[in-house]
Amino acid sequence: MDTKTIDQLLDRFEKTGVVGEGNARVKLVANRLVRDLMIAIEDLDITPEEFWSGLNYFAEAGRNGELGLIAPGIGLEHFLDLRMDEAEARAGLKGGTPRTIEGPLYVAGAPVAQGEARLDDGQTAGEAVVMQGVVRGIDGQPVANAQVEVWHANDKGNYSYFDPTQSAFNLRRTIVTDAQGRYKFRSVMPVGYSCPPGGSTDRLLQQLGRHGHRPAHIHFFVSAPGHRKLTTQINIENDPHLWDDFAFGTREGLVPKVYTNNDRAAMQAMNVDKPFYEIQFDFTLHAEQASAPATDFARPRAAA
Ligand code: MBD
Ligand code: FE
Repeated sequence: MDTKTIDQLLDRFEKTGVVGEGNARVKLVANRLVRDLMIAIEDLDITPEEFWSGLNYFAEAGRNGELGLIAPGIGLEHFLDLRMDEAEARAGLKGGTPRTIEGPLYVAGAPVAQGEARLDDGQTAGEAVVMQGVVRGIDGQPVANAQVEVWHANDKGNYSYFDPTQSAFNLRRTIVTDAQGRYKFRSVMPVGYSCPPGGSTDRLLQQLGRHGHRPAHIHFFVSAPGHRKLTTQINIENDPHLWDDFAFGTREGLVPKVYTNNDRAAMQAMNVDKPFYEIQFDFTLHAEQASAPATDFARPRAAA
């Protein structure tokens, strides 16, 4: 079918069964996506069997809650980051801590701590890590009372809430920065996440000849009044998947040095009998900016 015939067909669809105005934006987006899909079916000669198999694929991915995992896996979530970077550049925003994907595993409602927190429940296996730093504005001034929301996987790459074997809000906190803009937490070293074996995302990636692994990482939302919300992650250096992330989340500037602290007194103070890791990382937030799209956009998220 040629494009002109497709457009005539779409025109008829738009004008049939009309009972009201509808939503102009939804009409624009939906009609465009349907047109693009029809053109893809035509160009690639997608068979009826392939079409229904694809439809069923998404239905199943929805049922098992994997659509939020497919989005980063096919690069769409990183693409949205790059578009936000471009919009900020157009608005004249320069510098600041790089953003990177949120992913599908944030849970709202984590316990709030002032200045410092321990993220692990004390029953969680893994090597101890202490991470700390300062939240600053783009002017270099520390930001007191900023919210540092942090979440990460355990030593098996699993996240509490989604992994029911972990205690509530294990490895998740909201830390409020002190008067000098500082945050600090103790936790256990995360291990990289892997897509559920045999799940919708994993099966798609297999067909694409790709793996479903992420390097070890720690997620952050950093926010404060008068500043643009930052969604980012840091990666743990030397992970074999550091620059081979199925979700395309690793970025320059987000891979801090990981130090090993084997000082006896420091280990004793931490109540650990092995050396522990230390990470220093400061966050720089852009000032509120009306001419750039909001970074604290709504997105359905789990809450507990
Ligand atoms: C994760 O932990 C994650 O951060 C992303 C982006 C996708 C899947 C799992
Ligand atoms: Fe993650």
